[in-house]
Amino acid sequence: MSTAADDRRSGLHLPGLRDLAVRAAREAANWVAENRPPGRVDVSATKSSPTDVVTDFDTRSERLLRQHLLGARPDDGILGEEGASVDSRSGVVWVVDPIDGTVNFVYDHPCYSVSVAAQVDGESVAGAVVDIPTGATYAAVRGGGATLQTDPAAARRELRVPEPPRLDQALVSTGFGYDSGLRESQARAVAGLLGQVRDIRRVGAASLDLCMVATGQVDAYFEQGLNEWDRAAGGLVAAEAGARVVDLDGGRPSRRMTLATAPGLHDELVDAVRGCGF
Ligand code: LIP
Repeated sequence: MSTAADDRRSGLHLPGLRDLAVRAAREAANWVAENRPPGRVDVSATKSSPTDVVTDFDTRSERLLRQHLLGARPDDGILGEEGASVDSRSGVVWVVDPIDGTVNFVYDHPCYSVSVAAQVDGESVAGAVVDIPTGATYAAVRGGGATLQTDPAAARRELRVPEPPRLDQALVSTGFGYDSGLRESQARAVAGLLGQVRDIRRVGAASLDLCMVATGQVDAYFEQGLNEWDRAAGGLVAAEAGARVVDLDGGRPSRRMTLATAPGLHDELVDAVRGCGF
């Protein structure tokens, strides 16, 4: 497992990539927060299903991220939820979700973010998640830990997942896809899990769900059907805070499953989630 120092030898100064991710994410988050009208926001299009929506704010935020990141590092690549796709000449690819939790954003419901991660060979090495309504900034460097800044003037607080309770005392968050058939099977499985845990939370933004594992606001999170941009930065924040962030077989998180837990709760939750038919 390489550390931040090793990456420096390869010429990639990871704290520098983290700081760029923070600046770019904050710029986009501030623009969205300052320009969001009161009340509901109009939907400009739908994607994979009638409930998978996009707004002009998603596309503008992605354009800002692309300009900021590639303006600073022109040889890097970018992969964005709203279609940004540039090949990398440097080996670094920025994986961005310009507004994660778009349905929350449309309804003016709390919990939506800008998520920015730098990846090398498909693995996140640095990243930032900015909670748009609050300005709270989560950041991480591979091998260098994870931090939270409640606002840009505040000190960075080191994040460490707390010791988990047993499963029947665990607060677990999850999510549901945009496909109604998938949602029905997810709901059946969650119904089976509900009696085995303290309670379930549905936050609606995977990047913030993962950061809540890092801060201990939930004991675990799992979700099927996520894209890389949903978990690229939040997953690194959770992992660098000490969580296990894997799929059901213990490998890299995948569309099949993204699961993040404090290590002591991992096996119990995997058994329970498997037992519920996930
Ligand atoms: C969302 C995820 C969330 C999931 C939603 C959606 P989006 O991403 O962050 O966890 O439950 O279905 O995929 O579409 O708001 O970027």
